Amino acid sequence: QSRFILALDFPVKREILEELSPKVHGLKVGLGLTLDLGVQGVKDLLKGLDVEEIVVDFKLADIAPIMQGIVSRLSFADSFIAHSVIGSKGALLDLKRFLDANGKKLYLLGAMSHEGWDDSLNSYTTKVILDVDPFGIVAPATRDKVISQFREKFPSKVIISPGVGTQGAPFGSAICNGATYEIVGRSIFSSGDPLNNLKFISENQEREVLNCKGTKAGKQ
Ligand code: BMP
Repeated sequence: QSRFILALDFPVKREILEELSPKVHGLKVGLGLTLDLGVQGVKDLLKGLDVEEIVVDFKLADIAPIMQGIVSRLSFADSFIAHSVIGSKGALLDLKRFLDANGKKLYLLGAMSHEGWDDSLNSYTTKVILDVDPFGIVAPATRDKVISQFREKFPSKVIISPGVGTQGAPFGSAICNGATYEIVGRSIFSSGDPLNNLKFISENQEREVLNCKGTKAGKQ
């Protein structure tokens, strides 16, 4: 069972995606890909692929009715990512209710992977996550401690983690710190043969996770 979610931020050939998708847990659809292909183009690209979850990642951050309008137009998605910093009332609580009613899942950003994210925001995002009770959390592979903190605070939530590979974190490290899945994009697509790249990084991830077995996160 794969512990990767493949980030699709730019167009990929359907044949390549047919090969990759059975080997990952899910696909994460970026706004860039959607702007390139249009919603119908994305639907056509993903139709019938052998994958457990399609996550739409537009990092929603608006008032509830606007976000509800956006997710309603994207019925092919199983789940959506939204920013936590926008807060609960009038925004995320309503979005969560709306998604629940439509059988869709919500992930909230706990913290981001880039250098400029200010970790002093995390106590606020944690409070919002407690209020809204989303299905899952996005937490950065690039800062071990931050994932561990979210895992400790939310033992049963799915944590998806960007930052492995191109952004510098070793494959498997986020899982070792408590993530459920690692998100990977450019390390698959930016060089050589995507299928081979996925094979190589999956082996690296497995090795790292075996190494960290015995730690709390590794036992998950
Ligand atoms: P890559 O493996 O190419 O660095 O891609 C990471 C993916 O995770 C991108 O789709 C990006 O939008 C997303 N992401 C991130 O890099 N950092 C975050 O904090 C949150 C994200 O969703």
